[in-house]
Amino acid sequence: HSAESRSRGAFILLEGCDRTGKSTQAAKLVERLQTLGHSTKLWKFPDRTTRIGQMIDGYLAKGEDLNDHAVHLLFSANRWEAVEAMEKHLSAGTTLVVDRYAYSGVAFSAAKGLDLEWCKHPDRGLLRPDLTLFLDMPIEESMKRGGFGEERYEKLTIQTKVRELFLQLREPTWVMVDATQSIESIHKELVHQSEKAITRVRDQPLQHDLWL
Ligand code: FDM
Ligand code: MG
Repeated sequence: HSAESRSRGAFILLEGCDRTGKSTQAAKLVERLQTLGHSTKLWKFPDRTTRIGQMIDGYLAKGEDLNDHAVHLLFSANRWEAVEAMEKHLSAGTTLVVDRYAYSGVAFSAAKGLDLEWCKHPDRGLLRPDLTLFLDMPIEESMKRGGFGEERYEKLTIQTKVRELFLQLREPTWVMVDATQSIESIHKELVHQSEKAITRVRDQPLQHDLWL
């Protein structure tokens, strides 16, 4: 086997509060990495297209009520149901740019008052991101970006708590990105960090040890 045939893609995660530019940056990053010759795919949590994802969408967008603990487990299940497909892409050499993950899962549920350690538990042993890019800005700034929409959680008080929880969950390897910069300068920084991660992990095994 050549080193080439063994090389895998990188699991690159974008996290942050609402209106920090995650989705815009994720799309631009995928496009750029592809242009640079890296097989790359955009991924998104929650994935509202699955049966579990439709239940989540009912809760977020249609005002359907669910027990806080139960919906937390649905978000986690929505990640577990994607694991095999994500592994398949990564092992085949495709880099995944993922918009939100288990850190959002814990931050949003704990912001509602659920116990932080309880919240982390269902995601233990999930695939660990190779690179977490945290887009950060003051909530007051992100609110100026056209305000929040109609979905559950799109409120100042919740977002403020969520940001505090994200900062509690922060790991030494996270890259903190100032999301108040221009779209282009943020993009450049994300491309630079992503290319380093792609090179760094290509001969490393996938990590299945989130929060273990
Ligand atoms: N969210 C997202 C959670 O509460 N738990 C999770 O595990 C994930 C992945 O769902 F308010 C919240 C975060 C956000 C909402 O996310 C929908 P998008 O990125 O706006 O679709
Ligand atoms: Mg949203």
